[in-house]
Amino acid sequence: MTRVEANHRRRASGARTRSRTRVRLGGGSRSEVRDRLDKLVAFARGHRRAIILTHDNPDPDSIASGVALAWLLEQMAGVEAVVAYGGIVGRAENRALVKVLRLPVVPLSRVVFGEYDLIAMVDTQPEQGNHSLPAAHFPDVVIDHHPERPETKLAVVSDVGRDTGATSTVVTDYLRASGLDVPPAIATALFYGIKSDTRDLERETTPQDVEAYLWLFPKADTQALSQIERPRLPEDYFRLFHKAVEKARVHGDSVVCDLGKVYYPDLVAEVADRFLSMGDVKWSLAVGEYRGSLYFSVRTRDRRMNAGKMIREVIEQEGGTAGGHGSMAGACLPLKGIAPTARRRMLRRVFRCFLREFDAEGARPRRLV
Ligand SMILES: [Mn+2]
Repeated sequence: MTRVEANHRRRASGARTRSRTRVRLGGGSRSEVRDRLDKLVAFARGHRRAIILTHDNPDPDSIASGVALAWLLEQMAGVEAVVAYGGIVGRAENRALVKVLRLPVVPLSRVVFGEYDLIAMVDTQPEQGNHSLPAAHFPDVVIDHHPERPETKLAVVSDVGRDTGATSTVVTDYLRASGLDVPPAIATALFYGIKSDTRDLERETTPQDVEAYLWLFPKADTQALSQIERPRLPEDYFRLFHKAVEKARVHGDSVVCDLGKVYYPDLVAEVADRFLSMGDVKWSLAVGEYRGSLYFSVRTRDRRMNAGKMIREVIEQEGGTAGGHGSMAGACLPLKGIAPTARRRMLRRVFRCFLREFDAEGARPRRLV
């Protein structure tokens, strides 16, 4: 499809989806997206090599938006781009995503920052604290669906806080506006990025996410998708879930679970997700230790509450970093220099704070098994 054809098609579909009140599909009109893409490409053209940073222990949304942005910059601005992450790709589905689609992502430890003249960040922001950008650097480009942090305004090009369910949706809008023919691997990654971040279009989903999802689906490799969604799981995974069930404490309609050491950090989020699906549970909190840091995940069904704001209030006063949105949030707290007894005290204090926030402070805890 040529650019002109693509434009025609875009205009035609835009006319169909536009209602009389001209609903702004979360991210603004097609021409607004086109303007943002033009600005990004014009800026990137003056550069040779780009590094695109995901958040640490990247999830499918950050991996997909990183890889898609890299492809877009290469295609439209002739910039050589690499996607790098701090931490590890831990979750079996995420490892399968990278492997099955052969996505070009590398650990940050293999990257020399001096070799790049453009730095981009996806699915996180400089102040978010959940990424490994060295303090001496600041990103030129930031694309993220989380609420905008003040410092992000200092980036040359930023597209943040659009309130979509996934960063992949924002990047998909760029691809749509570009008129380029998107390769199956990129389309599949973005599709899975939206699918997993919105939990099948159920969590924090906007009409814009649905539109991007439907646009990507016919371009996606469904066989690859199936291999990603149902990966082989290591024995450790089952051992950890056994432990999670033993360690869970139910306080009224809240579940709290201290997993101890975990073999990859995003397992904490997986456990918190799982417990939220139990019975009448409205709040779920899981914590696990990985390489000298505590990882926290909070999930809620209570739409009036803001898990992101809550976790920031609790964890930042302990010296950690936190982020997230209404129904899901995470935090990281480095344990360096804290003695085991002080550690236990701190964890008790944090649990008490959360239980107060969950309105479950008085509830008698009970075990699951
Ligand atoms: Mn995301």
